[in-house]
Amino acid sequence: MSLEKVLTYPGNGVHTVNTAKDKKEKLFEAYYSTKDFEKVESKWLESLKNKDSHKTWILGAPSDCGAGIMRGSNWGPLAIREALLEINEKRFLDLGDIRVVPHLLHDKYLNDQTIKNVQQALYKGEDLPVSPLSLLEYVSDKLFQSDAHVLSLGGDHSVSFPLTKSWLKNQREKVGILHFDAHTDLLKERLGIDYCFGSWASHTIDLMDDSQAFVQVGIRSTGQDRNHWESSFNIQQIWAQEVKDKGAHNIGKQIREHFEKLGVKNIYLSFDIDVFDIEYASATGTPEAGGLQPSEALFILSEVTKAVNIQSADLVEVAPFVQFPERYLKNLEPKTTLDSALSVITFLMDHWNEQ
Ligand SMILES: [Mn+2]
Repeated sequence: MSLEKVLTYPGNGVHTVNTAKDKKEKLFEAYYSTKDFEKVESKWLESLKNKDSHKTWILGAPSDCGAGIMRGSNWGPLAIREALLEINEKRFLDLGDIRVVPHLLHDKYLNDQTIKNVQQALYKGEDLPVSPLSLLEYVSDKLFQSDAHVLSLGGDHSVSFPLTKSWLKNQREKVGILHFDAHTDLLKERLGIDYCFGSWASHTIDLMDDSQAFVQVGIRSTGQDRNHWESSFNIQQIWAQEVKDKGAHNIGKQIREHFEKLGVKNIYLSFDIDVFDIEYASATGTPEAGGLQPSEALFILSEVTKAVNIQSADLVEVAPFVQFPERYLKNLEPKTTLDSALSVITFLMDHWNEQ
């Protein structure tokens, strides 16, 4: 299988003709020293050939078809890359974006004729997946066979199901998943649709040998209490208020010891930007008050990684152009959200660089 058929060069996953052209061109200049689309494509293809000489990869998953409250996270990968350029963070190879048809979610929801039509549009008719979540699993099955660290940039949180499904499939030892979020994402389905931003976690837990190795942090916006979720799914939850009460260092230590007790040395990190308080993450689909500060998330991650390795990760739900009404926002700029995202990415790059 060749990756380049189902991927496209960085920034091109959101199909546009003129919209955000300047942003895309800025990225191409920085990555490939050219704005010419054909040259960009050939340089990107060239870079993929040497991907095994890099130990950290970034993958763009600019799909927000799985979202349901406020869309716009399809622009997350481009905005995050732009922000990474600004701080000169280059400790990765950018593999590009999955090819996103924005009207599709998963191939199982499509009829044969639609699949054929899109295969014609994307691959000259070749028999390959066409919907973002199906494509992402297909790509991930290849990427996670490597020891490289993969940081996937969403997109809405539905992308984490194919990512974690594929990651779990490729692990040989007992592993865990650490999930930062304001929300539990533990629905089985939403309005009759099983794969979406609010349900990925419940499907991923179904695939784990030991659901106790699934730990959620930062929960605060849910209709049920912690006991309901922990007993229904046999998982561990730490609510945002508990981080405030006990302190981030202590929570990090508690999570690390929990993984150690289970014999888990490698984890996957799924990071929803809305785990942060609305003051630090307003440009997202469902911002929530009462959340973590970036420093608190970093304290937790620092403690956890004293004995546990984050093998791969995703960062989702950054929606740079989303603006909630001013009374919720206190005039906060999207820049704050990107700064919060950068703090997590910089932590991961440091973590992976030390290994
Ligand atoms: Mn969330």
